Amino acid sequence: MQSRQPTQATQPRHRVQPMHSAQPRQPTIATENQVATLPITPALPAVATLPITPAPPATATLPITPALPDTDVEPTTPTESSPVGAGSGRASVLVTGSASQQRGRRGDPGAGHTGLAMTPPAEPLMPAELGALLPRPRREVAPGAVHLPDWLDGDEQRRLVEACREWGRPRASGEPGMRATRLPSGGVMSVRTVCLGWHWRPYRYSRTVDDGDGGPVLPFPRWLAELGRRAVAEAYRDRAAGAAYEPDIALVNYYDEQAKMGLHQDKDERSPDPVVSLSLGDSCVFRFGNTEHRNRPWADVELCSGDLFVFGGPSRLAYHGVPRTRPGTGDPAIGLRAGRLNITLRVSGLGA
Ligand code: MD3
Ligand code: FE
Repeated sequence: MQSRQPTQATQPRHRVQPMHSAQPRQPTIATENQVATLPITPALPAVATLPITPAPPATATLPITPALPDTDVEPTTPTESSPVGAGSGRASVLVTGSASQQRGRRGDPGAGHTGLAMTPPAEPLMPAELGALLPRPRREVAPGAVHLPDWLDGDEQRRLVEACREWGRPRASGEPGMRATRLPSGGVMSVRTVCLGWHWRPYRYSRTVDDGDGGPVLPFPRWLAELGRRAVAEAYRDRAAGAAYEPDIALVNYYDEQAKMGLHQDKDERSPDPVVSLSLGDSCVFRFGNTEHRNRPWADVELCSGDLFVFGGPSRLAYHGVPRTRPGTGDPAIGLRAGRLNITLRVSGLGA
């Protein structure tokens, strides 16, 4: 995998490079090997749900995070101090690439030559308040990068959160379980991680927790590989691709309110097979860049609890990161009181 960030947020798993200058570094307080206790909700409240989906099930369902509209938002340049969509940006894709690209997506190809690039669009944008009423469609953000919003139902989310809690639990050896990874640069990632199958440590994989208790990495469960196959098959609408997918690494990341991950590439895996990403809890802004460098163009995509994202083909080596989460947006009913969990499935290509 890659280059993720230290304290400030980011640090590539592969190569530690400075973050994009547009992103101010805000040191997070994370101590090496700090134990991250997941804020698990004690009991699952029986919450009545908004009948957002066409046919609400008879039983009380999990109130899935309100859907995000497909609408594009003003082509504002996102910055940390003034994040696009903070509070109002409910569009799945907030900003894409260059201004010209944004104009193109608005179907207003002429605007670029008038010097009025930033003028409001002719058609009014969907009022942000209505955004939550609209479904978020599946979307191929870039070739091979497919976003399937609300892919996991409430029960699946609950079960995954429970599994993450078990994986992230401190162990008898003193191994803290989910913890902040220390980078060779001396930085410490603000995200807390626990690995299954192969242990990742910047910037390589091992079957033992070399930067921890030295014990064996947690096993990669069969059911998780099966979930990965379903994910790939559905994202690519390709049964064969799904059936052939054999992930043997899972990285489970926990983001507290301050945590973020800077732009990086995931290249510690030897296999070119796709990465499957599942999000739980608080929403986040996921930044999907290009394969060349960590500058623009990039697309900011809102990832919500239950969303699936598959990154394969030409997108496998794209720079990506999580500039921020949206604290308080998660539904406690899935068993996570605060923060965001992300599970990525990968194929190591390292052999048995
Ligand atoms: C695009 N995690 O663990 S998931 C990571 O939300 C990581 O915790 C982020 O980046 C998270 O390495 C983003 C989405 C993701 C994961 C792997 C990718 C996108 C990717 C690999 C290649 C391209
Ligand atoms: Fe990554």
